[in-house]
Amino acid sequence: MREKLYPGGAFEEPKELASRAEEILHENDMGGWTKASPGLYPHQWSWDSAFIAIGLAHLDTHRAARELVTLFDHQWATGKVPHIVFNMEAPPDSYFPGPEHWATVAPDSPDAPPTPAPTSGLCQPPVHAMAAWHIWEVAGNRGEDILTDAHGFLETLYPKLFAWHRYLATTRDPEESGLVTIYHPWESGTDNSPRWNAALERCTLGDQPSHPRPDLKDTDPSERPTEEKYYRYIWLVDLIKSVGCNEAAIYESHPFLVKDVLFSAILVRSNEALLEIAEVVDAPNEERSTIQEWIERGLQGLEQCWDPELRLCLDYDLWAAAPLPARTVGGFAPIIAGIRNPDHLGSLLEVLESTAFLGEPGLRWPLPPSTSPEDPEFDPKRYWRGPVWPVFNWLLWSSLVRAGEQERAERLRRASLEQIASEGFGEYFEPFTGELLGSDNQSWTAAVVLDWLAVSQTKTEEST
Ligand code: 9WN
Repeated sequence: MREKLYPGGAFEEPKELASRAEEILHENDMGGWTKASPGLYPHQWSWDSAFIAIGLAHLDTHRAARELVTLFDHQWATGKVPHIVFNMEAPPDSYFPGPEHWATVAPDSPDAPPTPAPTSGLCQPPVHAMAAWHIWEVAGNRGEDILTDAHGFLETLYPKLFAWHRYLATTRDPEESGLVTIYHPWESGTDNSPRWNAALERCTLGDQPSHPRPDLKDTDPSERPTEEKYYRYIWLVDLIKSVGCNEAAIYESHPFLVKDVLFSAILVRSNEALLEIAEVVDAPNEERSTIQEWIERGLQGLEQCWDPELRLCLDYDLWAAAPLPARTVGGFAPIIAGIRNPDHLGSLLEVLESTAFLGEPGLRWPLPPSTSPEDPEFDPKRYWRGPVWPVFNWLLWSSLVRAGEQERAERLRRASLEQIASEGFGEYFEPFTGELLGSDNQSWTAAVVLDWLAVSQTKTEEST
């Protein structure tokens, strides 16, 4: 039985919550980077590291900065930040597909990463500029030396962040739609979401040798993707490998080319952060105008994906030239981007509070299931098909704060802390029973808890 930090009743943040979060980040710290979880994910994941840096900033801004610098040491010549940087010391059978499976780009290719390629060839949502800006803001409250250190960090990281966003705005959006094309559901970060069902089902699969499933060693198969889905995921990886990760070739023939609205929204929000960073490091005006253009284009692109029936934003399948209908948290992308259309914002907030999400009466806590219980694909235990994800709740919470929706945001923050205090630092949770699912002691869950608790700290200081 897992020890409960919070036994129930009226919620008061237990003191142990902060120290346990800190301990988890410490336990998963590999010296300069943090593994995503103790067992299931023994490597460095791109967007996990960005969230981890947000949490670490409250403990040590220098270490938080290092988390991002280490990741960007593996940035590809194209500007791409790989979705996994492999830990070459992890046992070879601990994760699949691992470094041997990915080794594909010839080291002398112009696209190759700077070191022998211990990375995957995919990428993940660009939370990094948001994290870098957050480190700067936290450092600002901590005195001159720390601020100087953080300034140096921003100067080092800015050109790399700019190259990363340029890659996403150009190579991943040759149509100049403002929307990022993903090549694989793993690039979305919401990997197993029904958002990708129709696009995956449209792909005709070739022969595929059987593959290992180390993810099922310690996790109940009902919480992980089905074998049928995994088969498709590996098949897409192999297609990308077969063209040596060449982007032009992928764009020409790869069967999974999808405009991802959540990824694109995160890019808009990170571009806002990049613009702030550009100011601090005194970047050329031309670059600042480019970033501003990316923001405008992103917001317009998202506006085009509005579905008036579902009253959500939908992903778009480029091959089928059709939207991908699904009722998932991805549909709230415009809130994350900082939508300017008040009608759509109003509709999104109504849908969020409706029985399709927070208003579902059976929920253990009023937190959004990753897929709506009213969607035919809803599955309360399988990852991204129903469970509640603290990391998504953090994204939504911080976006609601930016949108001036303080009360809604605060409800989300408190319910999230209550959930984690009661059940533990899970990767995700069953929405009705609250049961912890996937990995325990997940790094980014600990990180977002630290950021949420820093808000409580500020509130206490303000009221005294
Ligand atoms: C594949 C590490 C990652 C997260 C993703 C989450 C899950 C990997 C997997 O774990 O994906 O990248 O093997 O299932 O979906 O968002 O970054 O925490």
